[in-house]
Amino acid sequence: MSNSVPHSLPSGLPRLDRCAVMGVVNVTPDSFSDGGLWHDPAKAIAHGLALRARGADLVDVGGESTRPGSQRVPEDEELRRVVPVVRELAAAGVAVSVDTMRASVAERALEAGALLVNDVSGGLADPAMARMVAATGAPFVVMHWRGQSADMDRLAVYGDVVADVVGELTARMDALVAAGADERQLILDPGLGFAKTAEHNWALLGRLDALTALGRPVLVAASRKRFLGTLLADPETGDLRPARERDDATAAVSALSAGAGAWAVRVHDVSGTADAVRVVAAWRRAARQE
Ligand code: PMM
Repeated sequence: MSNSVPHSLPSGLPRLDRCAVMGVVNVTPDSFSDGGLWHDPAKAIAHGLALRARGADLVDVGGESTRPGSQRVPEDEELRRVVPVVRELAAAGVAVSVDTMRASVAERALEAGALLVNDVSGGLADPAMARMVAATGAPFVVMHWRGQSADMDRLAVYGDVVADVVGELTARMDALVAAGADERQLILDPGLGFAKTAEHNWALLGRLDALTALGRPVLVAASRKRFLGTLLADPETGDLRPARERDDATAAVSALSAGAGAWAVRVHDVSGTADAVRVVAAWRRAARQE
């Protein structure tokens, strides 16, 4: 188990002595693993509260599916989906992050009480995002991203995926700082499944140290993703393990990510991961006392 590289957590986020658990609330009709379940705002709010009760330290609210091939949602529709859910959860004392590629949605969500902006495009999709990050000083997740979901499969071409992702994330951090952001606002994410094959995802997980070495907190979001379905495919038929039967594997990835120094893991099923990150923390404490 590696020692985590020290990093300063952006201000305003919950401070924990273990890897944080970020629960997912997709207020969408079409996300790959839970699409449609929480599309109604009242259901999404209830789900966010339930995730917190099960052990989520943060709840990530998104109104736009990013699954491969999906189309963009209009801005007004995204605002309509996201803002009321963020407002209610924040008012109930939940630490909320907003999953959006739009500066306008991020800004409105921050006004409604969100603590963190989670942009799967790392600020690339909306030229106004970097200015918004600089102006608000909000914590900002910079995910590795190469293009919109509609054409990300053809962008999954790398020389050395770990070196390329580290290089491209470093370039994003530099661009955000050049736009006025403080590096201490930034959190990094390898962007599993975004313009990446299963082999690319495993290579990045196996070398998480290359990301933590950049000195910023690292978020890992493997939950229910296709590469886990491929790993656990039916040996007879070759059928992928269905998305909602990937939670045990997700908890295993959470434990290993926490052990490798991840700041947080983003998951749909919070219970297994909440236990897993506590096991890792106890294990580490014991290892330090030897
Ligand atoms: N993946 C999805 C959505 N948001 N945010 C971050 N930071 N990292 C990710 O890998 C990520 C994300 C897609 O998964 P979902 O449809 O289950 O939310």
